[in-house]
Amino acid sequence: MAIALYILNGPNLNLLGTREPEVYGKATLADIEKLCRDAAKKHGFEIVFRQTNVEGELVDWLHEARTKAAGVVLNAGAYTHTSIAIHDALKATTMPVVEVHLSNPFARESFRHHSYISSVAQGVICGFGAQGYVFAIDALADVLANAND
Ligand code: CA2
Repeated sequence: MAIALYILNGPNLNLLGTREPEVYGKATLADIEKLCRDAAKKHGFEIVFRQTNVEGELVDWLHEARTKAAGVVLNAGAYTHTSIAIHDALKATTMPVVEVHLSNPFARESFRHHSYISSVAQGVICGFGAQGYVFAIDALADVLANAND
């Protein structure tokens, strides 16, 4: 069975491509899913790609990922800046997690400068638009390939 990566997306990311292209780019979430599927295929990974507007659902999916995923790419949207529940769920995982943002939150409003995820993620990729998801998958491939070094 192929190794699975979970690619989880939080609130409002279902609206990508409809508004604020100057901030988030023109790609829709379906475009990003396609990019991720192509990137994962190159590494021989399967992906589970999901989006929700519900905080608890992200928590449930992170619990599920503990036994089903080798790694996680997480764009928690605005929950990044508010969710202790997601922080705690990530703390209970052992697989590598890459936090991704389309925009660069540090170049935006100060309320976006703090992340509850960064301290419990392996790394963070932000500011590269949809391509950031591809970088995150490449990074997970590298981390997983070198896991036993
Ligand atoms: O840059 C990112 O990926 C964010 O995670 C996106 C979140 C934002 O709250 C974070 O600070 C940074 C917001 C996603 C909202 O997406 C929309 C897309 C189109 C139209 C409206 C919202």
